[in-house]
Amino acid sequence: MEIKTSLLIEGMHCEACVRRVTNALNSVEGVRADSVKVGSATVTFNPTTAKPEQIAAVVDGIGFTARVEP
Ligand code: 9UX
Repeated sequence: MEIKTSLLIEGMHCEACVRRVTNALNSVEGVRADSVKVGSATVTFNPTTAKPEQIAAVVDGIGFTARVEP
């Protein structure tokens, strides 16, 4: 099973940020970055492998502030 979710991400300002966030998201087991823009991202994930809060935490870990869109 796969689920999509969106993240709102503070602290992104440029295309290098977009690449950093894309790479960080794709580095998480069970997660694929579908669309990453300055300020937001949409991902598809396998909920048995990855949890939305964990995905947001990975983005936080590279210096941004991410929250899962309700
Ligand atoms: Mo752009 Mo982002 O100059 O972490 S790389 S702001």
